[in-house]
Amino acid sequence: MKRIVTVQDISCVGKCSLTVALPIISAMGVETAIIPTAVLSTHTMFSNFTCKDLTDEIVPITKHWKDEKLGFDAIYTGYLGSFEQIDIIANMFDEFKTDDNVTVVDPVMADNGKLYPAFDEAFAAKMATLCAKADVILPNITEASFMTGMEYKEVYDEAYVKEMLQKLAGLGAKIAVLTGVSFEEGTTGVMGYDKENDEYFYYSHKKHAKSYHGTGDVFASTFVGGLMRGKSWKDALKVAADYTAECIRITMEDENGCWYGVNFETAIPYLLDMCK
Ligand code: PXL
Repeated sequence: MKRIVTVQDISCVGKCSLTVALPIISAMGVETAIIPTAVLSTHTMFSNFTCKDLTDEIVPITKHWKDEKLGFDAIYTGYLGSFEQIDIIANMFDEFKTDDNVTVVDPVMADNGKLYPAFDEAFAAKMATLCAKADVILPNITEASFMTGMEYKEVYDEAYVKEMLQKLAGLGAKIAVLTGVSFEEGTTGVMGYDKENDEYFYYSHKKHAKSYHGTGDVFASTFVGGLMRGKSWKDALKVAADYTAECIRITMEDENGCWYGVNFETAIPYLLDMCK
């Protein structure tokens, strides 16, 4: 069985970060080790959330793993809370990277043209240094605009997206993927760029009328699970995009659905069907 480690916060209520990565990647048949970077009562879209930083735990945890000779087939990072955490994770990449494993960075920090409440532009520049060390990066267009210095646009053409992907790959990653890329009304998708083969890949599907928190984490987790199931990066993107869209569809249909996240649990059988 493949084993990955994912590094992100625990939002105790919120259907994001570790509370989606752990169940989704596990359901895909992949052992999922975790490093919780902080414990929050909820994600930061709620008001008055509590937060306990766990930065001090990270180095002792990884040191113990080194002593135990534990390794990982993938290292996947999501929401990180501070400059110090980014430095520590960059060192972790150096220690645990091998020729056979993959590092995936989802630089969670912004959406819809704006940084999340906890972050500023200096943090985005710091996150770009972690993206530089990763094999695969999965920003949305807002996050990419903060990391590349390109203007954020809501309406754009293929040339804009390709330039952004080139700039992202220029940071250092082998494969850069932009999420939430839409060239026509009613559809949305992902575009990836493989630097080594100078190859682009676009996959789109129906755009649902609503958007929900945590769907970026659902997408990134499924992508990592797909890679671990032996899918190519392109097929892993397709599965991740389709599952995320299905989660949104099911949540929209649920009249008791919550505002803060998607019903990813109900759609797990659909995900596993795609992994057969
Ligand atoms: O879904 C991304 C995410 C993860 N973790 C925390 C968040 C958010 C988005 O707002 O607040 C704590």
